[in-house]
Amino acid sequence: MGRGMKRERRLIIALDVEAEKALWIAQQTSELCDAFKVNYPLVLSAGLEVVDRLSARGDVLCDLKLADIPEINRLIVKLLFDHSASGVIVHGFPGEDSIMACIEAAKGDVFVVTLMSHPGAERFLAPAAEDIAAMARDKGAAGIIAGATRPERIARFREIVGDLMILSPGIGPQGGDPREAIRQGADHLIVGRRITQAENPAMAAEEVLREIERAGESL
Ligand code: O7E
Repeated sequence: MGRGMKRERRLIIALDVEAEKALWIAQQTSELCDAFKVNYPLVLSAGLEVVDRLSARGDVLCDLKLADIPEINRLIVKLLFDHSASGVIVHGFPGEDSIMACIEAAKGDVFVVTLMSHPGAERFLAPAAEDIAAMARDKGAAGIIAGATRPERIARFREIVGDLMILSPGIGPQGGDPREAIRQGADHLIVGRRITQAENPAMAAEEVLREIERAGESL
C-alpha cells in the first residue's frame, strides 16, 4: 500500500474469522479486492504473524481502532507496520495529538473513524463526526471511515474531506446498501460476513463488485 491505497476494486474484505479460514479466503479473493482488513478477533487469536502471512496475498489494513494516548498509539502503530501492515485504523475522538502520533509513526496509511455503523453511534459519535472528519483532513490522514448505514452522512463527509478516501463498512447484515454508499461518495466498501460466511466467498465478492460497478455507472 505504501502511502496510497489502491482504488481498483473498491472492495476491502473484513476477515473476522479464524486464521486458517482467513488465509483460505485471502487466497480465493486476492484478485477481487484492494485490501484485507483484520480486527481484534483474528489478531488476538492468531497473533500479529497472521498480518505477515496475509500480506503475501495483498495489502493488510489493521483495524485495531486505536484510541489511546499518543505514546501508546505510537508504539502500537510501529508494531503493526513492523508486521507488514499497509495501513491502520484509529479512532478520532481521543483528539489530534493521538492521531498525529499515529501519522508520524506510520509507514503507510492512517484512516480515522468518524461515524460508526451501529445504532449506538448515534449518541456520542454522530454529533462529533463532522468535526472528527475535518481533523482527519487537517492532520494529513489518508482517509476516514464512515458507516454505510447512514448514507446521507457520507455525502456531507465527502464535502468535508475532499479527495481523501472514504471507506464504508456496515453493508449486508448491518443493513447498509452498497449502491447507496457508493452513490453518496464512498470510495471503498468494507465487507465482512456477506463474503466470509458465504459458501463461496469469491462468488460473493464478485457479486459485491458488480453492485459497486453498477452504482458507479449510475453516478
Ligand atoms: O458486518 P460485517 O460482517 O460486514 O463486518 C463489518 C466490519 O466492519 C467489521 O470488521 C467491523 O469491525 C467493521 N466496522 C463496522 O462494522 N462498523 C464501523 O463503524 C466501523 C468498522 C470498521 O471497519 O472500522 C474501521 C474500518
